[in-house]
Amino acid sequence: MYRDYSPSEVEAKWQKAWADARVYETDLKNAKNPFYALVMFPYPSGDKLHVGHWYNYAPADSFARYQRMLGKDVFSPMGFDAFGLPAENYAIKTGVKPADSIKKNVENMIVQLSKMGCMYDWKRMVNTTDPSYYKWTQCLFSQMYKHKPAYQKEGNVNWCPKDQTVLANEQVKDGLCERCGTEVIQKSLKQWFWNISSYSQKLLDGLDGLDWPEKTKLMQQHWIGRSEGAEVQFAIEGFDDVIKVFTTRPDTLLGVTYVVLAPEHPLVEKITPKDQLGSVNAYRELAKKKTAMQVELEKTKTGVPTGAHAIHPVTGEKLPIWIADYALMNYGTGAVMAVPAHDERDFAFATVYKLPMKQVVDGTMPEGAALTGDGSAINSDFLDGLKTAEAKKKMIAWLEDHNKGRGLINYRLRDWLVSRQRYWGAPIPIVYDPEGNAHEIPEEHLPWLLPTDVEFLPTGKSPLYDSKEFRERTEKIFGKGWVPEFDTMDTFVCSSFYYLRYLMQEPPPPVSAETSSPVRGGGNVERVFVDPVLEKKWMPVDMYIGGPEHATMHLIYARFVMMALKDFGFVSHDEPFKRLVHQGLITNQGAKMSKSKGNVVSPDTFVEFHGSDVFRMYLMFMGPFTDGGDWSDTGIKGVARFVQRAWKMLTEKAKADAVDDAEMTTMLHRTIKAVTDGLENLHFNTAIATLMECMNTIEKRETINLETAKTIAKLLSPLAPHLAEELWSVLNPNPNPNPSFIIDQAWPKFDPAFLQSNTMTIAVQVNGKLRGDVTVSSSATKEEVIAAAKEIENVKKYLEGSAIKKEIYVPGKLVSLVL
Ligand code: ANZ
Repeated sequence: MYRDYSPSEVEAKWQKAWADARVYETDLKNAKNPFYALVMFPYPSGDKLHVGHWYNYAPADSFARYQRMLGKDVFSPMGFDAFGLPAENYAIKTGVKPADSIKKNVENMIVQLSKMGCMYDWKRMVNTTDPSYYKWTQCLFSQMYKHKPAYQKEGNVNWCPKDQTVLANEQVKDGLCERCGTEVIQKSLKQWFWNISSYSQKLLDGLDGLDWPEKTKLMQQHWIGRSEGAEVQFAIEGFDDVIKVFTTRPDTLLGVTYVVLAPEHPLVEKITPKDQLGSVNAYRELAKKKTAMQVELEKTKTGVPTGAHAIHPVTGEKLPIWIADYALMNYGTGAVMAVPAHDERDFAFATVYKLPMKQVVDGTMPEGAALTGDGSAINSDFLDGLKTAEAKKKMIAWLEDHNKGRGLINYRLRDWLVSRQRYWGAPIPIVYDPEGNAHEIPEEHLPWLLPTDVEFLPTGKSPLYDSKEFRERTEKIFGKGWVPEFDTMDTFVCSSFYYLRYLMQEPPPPVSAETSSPVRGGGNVERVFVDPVLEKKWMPVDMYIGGPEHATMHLIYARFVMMALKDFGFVSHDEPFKRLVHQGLITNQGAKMSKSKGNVVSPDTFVEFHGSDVFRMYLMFMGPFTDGGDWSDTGIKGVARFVQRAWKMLTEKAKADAVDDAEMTTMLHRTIKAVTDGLENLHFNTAIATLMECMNTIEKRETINLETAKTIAKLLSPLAPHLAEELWSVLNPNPNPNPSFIIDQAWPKFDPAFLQSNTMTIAVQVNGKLRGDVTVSSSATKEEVIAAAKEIENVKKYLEGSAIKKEIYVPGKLVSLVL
């Protein structure tokens, strides 16, 4: 019955059969045991799927398949995060419209993804550039606007003066425009923000309940950056205004020798005397051009005195007020009380400008540096002698009593700038009346379509500005003199809620049986963001797998959006992703794969040659999933041989009347356990290694029992789904009229009785000297053990020609033969 296993034929056959039978479509409404298996959806670039995608999606699919065989109703959707810069830049370069290039890329990717043979429920696919999807991106904006988190304010953007365009952070390389190399400046434009910072504490608290990598949680903690401290008010000599500063060290208040304002601090203009305005303004101009990163990297701190003075809240002393770019406008209050003796940045600054220092924490001042860290207060009036923690409390109480400050918690998390002066994104659903007031576009006009009569060449304005149709549409609906918002939304908005929209895509007409290619759903006329019953049932996502590069932005934005939607009454859960796993990195001979190095492994050729099962298993075999592994062209051949061997042996040797011996049975149960553990913990490599060992055991036998072969096929099925399906069909030659697929078989269970070590190793002595050892079954009798001991070559040598006087057996330990 043996025939060669031809991956390309077999894989195409089953992919079509699965699609025809809609095996992977999930009945979301009636599912009893929901399990939501999600992967980070791809950006459809012209580069097609690369190894990184495969390493995310294939093992994630193996895990999902395993869950299904455990009896869960697994929902595993796939979609495309298709708005964004690359398509727009491509349009600028080639003139091909983003809508066209993206459509082609999505089609290509669907073909590639289909060839992977994953259990995607294609009828629920989403594409963020489809109006039926971005209607909801816009609804999300409207909800944020209605409930306040969305607001407008002046914000700094990266601006390329030559290209006349706003640049994303990723487009700024070492302070230069990625496209033309011009020095990038900061430009203040009116921008839309979402008030994520008001969720800071909630975002922090929520981390506790998540089964996420510790490192990712730490990165989010750091990103949110909670600081406990105080707000202190400094009066300004000659003005009624006060400068508020945020400090984490209120205990050092008596050590303040000057005050620093951020260059763009709104008080600067007001308090600077005329004779200082020249130098102050020159410095402010200079500072405008620098990014926060550049300031951070600068070795010497710079600044200029304003000539104005602050009044120390405790001593009444006059303190000079400086401006310096090391004070950041967007942190705390944009002002710093400088304590050069105990803060490194203040120390560096005071050293350059020869400003006084005053030690207020005990200890020996280090040479050329500040004395940071805790201690006891000195030179500090009513704080003297108190330990830092106590001194902080006492100072806060004093400030509160005297109305000069208060205890305060500060967060580093900034509000989310969601507007982009870009074409290829979801238009912001806002229009302005002739007086310039913003109004939200009523839902009946959503989706608010992205116009198509747009030039892509950068002009210094948002590309939508030049669309005639866009302006006419707005006036037609809202009246003369009304104009639309010309900015589009950050693509991170699109991906902040896609996991909810998967639950809502309408079932399309059946998948085409001829091509077996998935087709997308028709018109989408639903009225709700997400069906509350489905949301309650399916959220949070049970397993989310994707790259660690998303540890902050996407994974924080999605958490914020879920929390906000809960507060607005649309969803019942706070957190979108219960469990999160990051896959590791696949390298090529130790080096990171990159286009410029020319060492990128393209999956397509390998998949064509070896099949998707082999490619997937090789990736999983390389190393622990979360660590990644190193690619080798020869390594994949080993896995290809394994697939051929498994096919040959299981089809040739499986016999219904064959009886497995003890070793085979033990191996089978050991394999079930190892594969189960491996899949449960995403240690796919150990699961595959054990299956290989199991093949070695089978190889030594003439026959194995048919049921054993079927069990092994089931164990293979999450890891090599096509091979396993083919085995299943061959091992069940007379399927009933409704052939059932292997994924609908129950996951095998092992019997722990077979796993207890059922052999023992016994030392063998002759005349008191150790001559060898023997491994026997744990149930072996004394006679059997002694007989086996006498068969050891080295023991035989000593026994020859002599009669045995005495045979001693210490059970489980020792055989002693006395001649
Ligand atoms: C006085 C002081 C004395 C400070 C001392 C530290 C040590 P974290 O911990 O990151 O929250 N700071 C406050 N606002 C700032 C701004 N807008 N730009 C730059 N620096 C700012 O940092 C809080 C500390 O950073 C604050 O505590 C303040 O310096 C400075 F021995 O105040 B500290």
